[in-house]
Amino acid sequence: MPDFTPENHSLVAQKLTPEIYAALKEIKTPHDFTLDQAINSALLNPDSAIGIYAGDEASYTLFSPIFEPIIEAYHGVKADQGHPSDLDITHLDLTPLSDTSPIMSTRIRVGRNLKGFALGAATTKKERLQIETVIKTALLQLTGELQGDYYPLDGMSTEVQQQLIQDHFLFKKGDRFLEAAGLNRDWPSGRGIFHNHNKSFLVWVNEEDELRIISMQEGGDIKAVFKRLVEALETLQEALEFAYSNRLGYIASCPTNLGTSMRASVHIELPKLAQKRTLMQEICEQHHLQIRGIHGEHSDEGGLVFDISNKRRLGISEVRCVQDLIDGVAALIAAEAKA
Ligand code: ADP
Ligand code: CIR
Repeated sequence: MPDFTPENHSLVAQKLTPEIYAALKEIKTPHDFTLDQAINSALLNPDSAIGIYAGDEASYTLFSPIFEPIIEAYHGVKADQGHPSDLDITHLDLTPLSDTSPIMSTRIRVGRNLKGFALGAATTKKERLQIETVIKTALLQLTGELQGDYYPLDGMSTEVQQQLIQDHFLFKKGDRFLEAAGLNRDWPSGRGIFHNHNKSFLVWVNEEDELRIISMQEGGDIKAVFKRLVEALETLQEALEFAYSNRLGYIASCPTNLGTSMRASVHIELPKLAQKRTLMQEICEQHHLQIRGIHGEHSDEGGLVFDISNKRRLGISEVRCVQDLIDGVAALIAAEAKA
């Protein structure tokens, strides 16, 4: 049984018992992934919130005694209750959000992985390159507003990379959480970014998930951002087969991204609530929202602008994920006006 330090409050440290560890420690998944690899991130990073990654779709079933309590704790639903989908934008209720002026930008992403391949934590260099080719081929078929080019990270200059990261378009090399999970292996081979000409539609290739499909633009037009994403998904689903299970929804490297795998976020300026963080946190919890810094996960939240996004993704539809954001952001804007 791994020795978690007392300050380790990750869901892994909370939910892993010696009995579960003993029952699972010898198991190898079809891609030779083990429990020790899955929980290495929690072990090496005591400040992990979750601390576990899957190496393939089978990890979720073979290691279910540890994944299921974590999935339930994070998403607030039983892992076996089934997963609904609703991508009909006419089902969104935008009326709570009458004033979108504090919203600086809106981004909605979904994670996807190809059926039949390992996930990033267990893939090989060769398989990652195959995955890149399959995805790139599908992306280069896109037409109209979604049409764009693919830019591999291997060979991209540091200056171009830094500018794209600074402008919120490109991912950084995985942090210590992803490093411990094996997701940085062979960096930057097989990784890259596709985007259309105005960077309102982007796809990250072989970051934490094989695809992160992203729609984003300045301002608070959440419906337009959602609409573009839905159009892209409909087209891409014709060319690519994504790993999906009726119970867990879209299969992702991190259990927080199961289900819709959707993170709908706004960058929003809340100068008064920035001084009232307890109130801000309470409103976010009521509406199932998460606060991040504006330079991505685990970045500093110290300023007056925050990244606010839906937290739950499993057991609720895509429309519900976006509605959580709309309702919660409306509540934050109302609280900011009163503060
Ligand atoms: P992910 O959304 O894939 O979980 P991160 O939290 O690391 O990953 O965010 C990735 C990038 O997307 C970061 O550069 C972040 O600043 C940017 N981003 C997220 N939400 C928005 C938004 N609403 N507007 C502009 N950029 C955003
Ligand atoms: C952690 O456990 O803290 C990291 N592996 C990230 C987990 C997913 N992110 C999140 O819920 N904010």
